[in-house]
Amino acid sequence: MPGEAPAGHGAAVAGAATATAGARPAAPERVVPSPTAVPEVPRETPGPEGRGRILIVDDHEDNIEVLRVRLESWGYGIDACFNGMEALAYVEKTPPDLILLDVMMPEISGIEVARRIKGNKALPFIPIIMQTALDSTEDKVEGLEAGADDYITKPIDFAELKARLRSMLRIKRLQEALEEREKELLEVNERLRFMSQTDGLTGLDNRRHLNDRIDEMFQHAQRLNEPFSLAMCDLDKFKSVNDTYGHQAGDEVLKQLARILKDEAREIDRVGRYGGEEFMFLLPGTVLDAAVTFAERVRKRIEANTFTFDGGTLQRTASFGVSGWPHPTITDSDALVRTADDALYVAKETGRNRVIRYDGDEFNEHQSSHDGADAATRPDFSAADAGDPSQR
Ligand code: GH3
Ligand code: MG
Ligand code: MG
Repeated sequence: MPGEAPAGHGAAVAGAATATAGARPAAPERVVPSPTAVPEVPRETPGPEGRGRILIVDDHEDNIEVLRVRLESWGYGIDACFNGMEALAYVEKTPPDLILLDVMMPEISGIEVARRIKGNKALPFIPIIMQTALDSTEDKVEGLEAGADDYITKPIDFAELKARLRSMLRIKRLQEALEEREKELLEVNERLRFMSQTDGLTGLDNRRHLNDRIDEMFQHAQRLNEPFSLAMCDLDKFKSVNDTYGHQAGDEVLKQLARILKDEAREIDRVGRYGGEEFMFLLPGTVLDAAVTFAERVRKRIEANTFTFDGGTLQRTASFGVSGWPHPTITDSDALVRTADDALYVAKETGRNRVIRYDGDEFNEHQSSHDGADAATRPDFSAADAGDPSQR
């Protein structure tokens, strides 16, 4: 049986004529031509579709040999398989540029081979030209339905075969160019998406992305009835860094601060730059108490950190406002941001380098003692005008 061809033969093998005919007793009786029996054909240069590797699948060695000599003379590289199973294994290992596939083969027919190759999504597009008998319309229809791209009738007219090979290889090249373009587009898209969500200076989520995430995470928390906290962090007296050491030193401090914040956040948290020197943590599954403890830890780490820049070092502190859901007055993500911002404001007002919890004792004391008196003069820590660093 052809399927019992010796192991290693499946590699298949150019030089089909060298295969062991004795191992294939079921093959019809025929004369195996010696290499000299196939007339030499003058070499040609390949067409504009270029050279390609063509796999000939045929259970008749002499057919393979005739085709091989002709196709090689047209500039193609040739491999050959003697049966369907061998062809399937071979194509999976080394996908050719085109397959010239005999329909009538023992065990599995060419039609089945075409069906399996076209059904294998891991393979690239490989044009298949079926070789069918002149009178077998049924084979042609079935072959095309199985996924073959074209057919050629036996006995093969070489001028026609040449034209069909060229046209199929041209389609293959066009397909490859399309896939390449598609890949490039996907990459560009991915880069654009990343850029639109990322703050250029720190590499953290930008404000737009944070806003999207807050909405999403807030809704998720409500759906699952899980706590969700938000912490705002604003560097204290940061303007003086720029004023004293220059804007570049300021940038360097922001970058180093971002690394600290990222390092402190858990995998499931999000940390982003909300505006100029104002950062935000989104802490899913975290109750307000735990968020306050977390913010306190980050505050201490910033306080203990020495920021370095070209020409010096400096220390800085940061203030935090923390808010969390569930809370009776917090019914949407905007309220969560606003209340954290209110708490941050109180942290600034009450001396900086502190963590203030929304609706906590200190927060409420401060609110009642001021009782809206400073609402008109209150600075905006939501950094609305500092959202895009390129605008400054
Ligand atoms: P406070 O303790 O009240 O927060 O005081 P502050 O000086 O930190 O706050 P203020 O809002 O007065 O100043 C913020 C400064 O942050 C001013 C602005 O130039 C600076 N800043 C914002 N974004 C950047 C940036 O990307 N790079 C640098 N170097 N500075 C920035
Ligand atoms: Mg500040
Ligand atoms: Mg600020």
